[in-house]
Amino acid sequence: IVGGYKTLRGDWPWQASLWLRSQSKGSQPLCGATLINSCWLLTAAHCFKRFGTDATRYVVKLGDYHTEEQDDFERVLTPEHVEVHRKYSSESWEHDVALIRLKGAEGKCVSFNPHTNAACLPAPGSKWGKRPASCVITGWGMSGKIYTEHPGMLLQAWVPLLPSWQCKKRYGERFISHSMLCAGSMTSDLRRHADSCQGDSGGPLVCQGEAGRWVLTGVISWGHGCGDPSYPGVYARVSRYLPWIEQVTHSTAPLQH
Ligand code: 4AZ
Repeated sequence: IVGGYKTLRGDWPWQASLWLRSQSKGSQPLCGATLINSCWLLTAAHCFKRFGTDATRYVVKLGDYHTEEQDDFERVLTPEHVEVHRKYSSESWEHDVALIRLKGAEGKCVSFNPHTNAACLPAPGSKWGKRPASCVITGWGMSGKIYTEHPGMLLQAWVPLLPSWQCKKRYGERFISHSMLCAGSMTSDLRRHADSCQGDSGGPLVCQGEAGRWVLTGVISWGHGCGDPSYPGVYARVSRYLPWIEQVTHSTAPLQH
């Protein structure tokens, strides 16, 4: 997260991280992810591009705050299954979504506590309307302008959603599909330009809906650089994937809560 702020422990209890399991060097951080119910996380498809979709190669951390320190509520779990969207394209970044199933009986993989909880999914057919909604991105990714700083603790940043046309004007019409959304202020204030960055991918963009609920609206996906006001961050539009999420997770209960 570039141009962001420190979070407090437990602020964003659905934030998870995906790591490559490694015996010799300790695990290696790969991506962010979001807990959407007791057994499933939503992340980006491109997180599995390098090391494949064999679930046993990865670990998922929940309730974490400081990546280098042992936190009281931190839990390390082994995924049982990785499902990458079958139409994901590494060339166009289209359908950059994947689901991770945790081990355990359906609905009983992890117990929730103040540091581990699921994010709400958008209600089917919900729209944010014409007004730009302000949303929050969180992650342990790069924080510096030249992408070298690792903050250690979870960072957050407010980012406004942008109309598609504004984003298409920057990246070109054909690069921004209906399944993507863009976020980030387009001011020329370079000092604190909030954006997601390398290492944040797969993590959440949440927007506060009615009744103050945080709704998982985007999955951090791609962008040209980080924190450049000319190039907003691009996110997978979660509302487009509700049928897919429902199908893969075999959830019969309503997914939003
Ligand atoms: C990345 O490399 C990445 N500024 C993620 C998000 C953005 C750029 C790059 C958006 O994972």
